[in-house]
Amino acid sequence: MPFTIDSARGIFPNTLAADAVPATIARFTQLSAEDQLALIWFAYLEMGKAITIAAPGAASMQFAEGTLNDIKKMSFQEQSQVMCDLANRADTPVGRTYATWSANIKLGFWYQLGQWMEQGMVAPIPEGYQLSANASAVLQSIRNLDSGEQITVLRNSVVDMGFDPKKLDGYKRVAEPVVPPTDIAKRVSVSIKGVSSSTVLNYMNYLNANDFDALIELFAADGALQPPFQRPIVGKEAVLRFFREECQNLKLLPEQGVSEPADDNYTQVKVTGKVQTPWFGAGVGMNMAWRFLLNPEGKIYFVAIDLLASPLELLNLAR
Ligand code: ECH
Ligand code: GLY
Ligand code: GLY
Repeated sequence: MPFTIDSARGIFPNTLAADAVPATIARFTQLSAEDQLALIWFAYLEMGKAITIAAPGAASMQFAEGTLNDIKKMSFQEQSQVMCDLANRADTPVGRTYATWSANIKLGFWYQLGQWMEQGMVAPIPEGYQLSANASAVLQSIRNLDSGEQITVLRNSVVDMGFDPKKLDGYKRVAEPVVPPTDIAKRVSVSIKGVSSSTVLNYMNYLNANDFDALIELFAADGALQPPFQRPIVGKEAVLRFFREECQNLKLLPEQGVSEPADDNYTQVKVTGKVQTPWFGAGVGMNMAWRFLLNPEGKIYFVAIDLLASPLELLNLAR
């Protein structure tokens, strides 16, 4: 039977993803806006003792600057209201602007607000704020996650805030400018124990070099990419846009893999290894798997990227 994107999603079914992440976010989303903000504040302060976050570059901050300056001028009460409205996904002017931003701009916006909260320029979480029992339980679950899972929970909860972009029609998406690809002379090549597919090796090398134009040519016209905890992004145009908007300056450190024939002369390849985000650099190594399905021409028909449930999963190459 020919593959569909839906059936491709099921390759290497033994791969154990970090389900604790969506489970924690589902519980977080049920909390009141006040609890959500306070919980993130406490989690962020605690995590900050173990891992350092890099300041966002000016190129990504320029887009949030206007909104940030408006917020800076408000009273503490108005500032708290804006933050609660974002957590509540309310339909407000700030909520609508926020909805147009790429993930990194949203993160940079909160990064700045956090700095201002620490400096007393933006409304703090009230002193002695008591989390509800449910919020305390969610915070405790976050403490029990590994650092890769923790930053994924933080990132995904920030990305989900603001007005629902699906309810904005005909809006213009706002993302950081695309950096030029790394000079050929400065590129380093990965090697993956057990995998010799040039498509897979090039995928890692092009992504590490921010060479998205070369990277997209590795995909079939109807190919798809499934980011962690998301639905597949289908078609070259949409996948290229995702690379340009969300995938700059990642560091992929694949370690090992397995390759085997699949139906209809397709090939399935599973690779495991680490990924670093520019926000935390080498401070956080996320345990990841890539599950590729290559068509008979060697193009990527499907690739799923999974955050793994534990470092033990790095060794799980069972088909
Ligand atoms: C304060 C209190 C009030 C409320 C809020 C606050 C601020 C919170 C802040 C949070 C900042 C969080 C950050 C998190 C960053 C996480 C980044 C992650 C990146 C993962 C990337 C991966 C990439 C995988 C991929 C690969 C591919 O092969 C294809 C592409 C792709 C405290 C004020 C809210 C400031 C900065 C988790 C896994 C490998 C799929 C992308
Ligand atoms: N500081 C990390 C980023 O802008 O992506
Ligand atoms: N998930 C991609 C990133 O923004 O780091």
